Amino acid sequence: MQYLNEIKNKHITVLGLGVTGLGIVRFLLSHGLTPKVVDSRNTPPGIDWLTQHAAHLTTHFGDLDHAELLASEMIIISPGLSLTLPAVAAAMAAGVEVIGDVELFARLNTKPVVAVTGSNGKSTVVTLAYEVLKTAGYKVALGGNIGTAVLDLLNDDVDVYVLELSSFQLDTTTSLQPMSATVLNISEDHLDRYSSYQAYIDSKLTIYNNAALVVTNADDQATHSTLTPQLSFGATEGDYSLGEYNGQLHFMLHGEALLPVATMAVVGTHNYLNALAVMALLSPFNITKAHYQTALSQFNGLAHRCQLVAEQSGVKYFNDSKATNVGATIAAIDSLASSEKQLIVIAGGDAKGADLTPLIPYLQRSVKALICFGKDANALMALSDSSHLTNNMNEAVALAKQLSAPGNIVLLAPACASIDMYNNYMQRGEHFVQCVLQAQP
Ligand code: UMA
Ligand code: ADP
Repeated sequence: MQYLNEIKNKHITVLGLGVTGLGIVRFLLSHGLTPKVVDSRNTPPGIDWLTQHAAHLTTHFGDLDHAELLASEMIIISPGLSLTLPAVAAAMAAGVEVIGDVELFARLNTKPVVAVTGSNGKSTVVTLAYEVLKTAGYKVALGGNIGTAVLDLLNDDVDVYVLELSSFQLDTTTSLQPMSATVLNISEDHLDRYSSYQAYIDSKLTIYNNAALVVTNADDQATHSTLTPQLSFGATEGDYSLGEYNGQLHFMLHGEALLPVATMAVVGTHNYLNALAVMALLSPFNITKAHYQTALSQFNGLAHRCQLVAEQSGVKYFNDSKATNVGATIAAIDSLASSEKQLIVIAGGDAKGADLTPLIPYLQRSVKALICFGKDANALMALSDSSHLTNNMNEAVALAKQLSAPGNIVLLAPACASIDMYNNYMQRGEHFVQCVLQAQP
């Protein structure tokens, strides 16, 4: 932790007091550093913790223009805040160093890191990678965008860190040297924070900088890189791919069957691709087929990701509240679709400026009814001839029940963020389940 001595006497500002900010403050305090804490909200989420445990720290809560950021020598900024905010941009222009918590982590960490980004599947991939490494006997720490601030993970007793990294976190990280790194896939997301789709892609691709192994998605050109050494995964192309062996679909490496995909407890092509990505990412580690067999068969998927939550009168209800962008909703429709139009999709919320039209062919092919609500409901309504406008989740679920027949599937896959009506996607998913269970026919 030599680097901490170098910054010990600097005027450090922790900007943002949510999960990340609290992780930074806790870490700095535990090493004898006393930062100033700033948040643009009058009552940031971490305020109670701060009052109880670190009331001596200087704080500023409210308008950032009055936070005197220019007086700082280093700002450690949270991912929810854009570097283009005028007060932040002014500090950067004046020469103040602005980094994220992942950058500070990278400057201090000496252990291998497996780093994962992408528009969809990050949390699934990092959790599966964590489970596989644990099964193989490694001491693993899992964190980042999945929910635990990276500085809360730093510990001498860890063999390997598995980190989910959002583009926002990558934007403030330059020193990370992952053992392996991947951009799983790219589809439009967060266009309310980036000047263009290309700027979002470029942000994701920075995860490959300084990686000892670059893992790309053979099926997704936008994830490709010229950096080496490299491995790829894909449905048919790639070093790791899917293929028939003995009449069964298998995970393959260079055409050689590794394990049947049926080993995996969760289903859907997107999940098989997630497993291939894990295999490529973990290739530098000492992991056997038996370890994969155990971990893949025991991994039941994460809550709010295409989760079967109820079956009523022959209708199955799936909660995919984590489908917060178009790409994830397409993956959900694809994995649940059958030859007949048996799907009723509930979608809506804040589309974050994304182009929704890629959904059209999937809706046409597989969806019996599209039920919309929320901020961008009208944009969604325009995508299908079978769309219905409602005011909220209660109405949407009630209508889905009316429209459904035995054998149908009702799928909450919003293609949008939940922020217009809920605190987060978990709350939205729980509300969906509550509405499904309450309104028993
Ligand atoms: N905010 C303010 N003023 C501030 C600071 C934050 O208004 O001064 C707002 C932000 O604009 C944002 C919200 O508060 O709307 C949360 O921002 P934050 O940076 O405080 O967030 P944290 O609580 O630190 O959580 C962050 C990640 N959140 C974001 O990047 C928005 C969490 O990912 C992550 O789990 C956590 O750090 C630990 O690494 C969440 C997320 O939604 C799950 N991520 C986005 C996604 O997955 O699409 C990127
Ligand atoms: P992230 O952390 O990137 O948001 P999650 O694993 O939480 O990823 O999954 C988010 C959504 O994306 C869920 O709706 C899930 O069903 C879907 N999904 C998971 N893996 C993939 C994939 N490889 N391609 C497309 N969608 C996926």
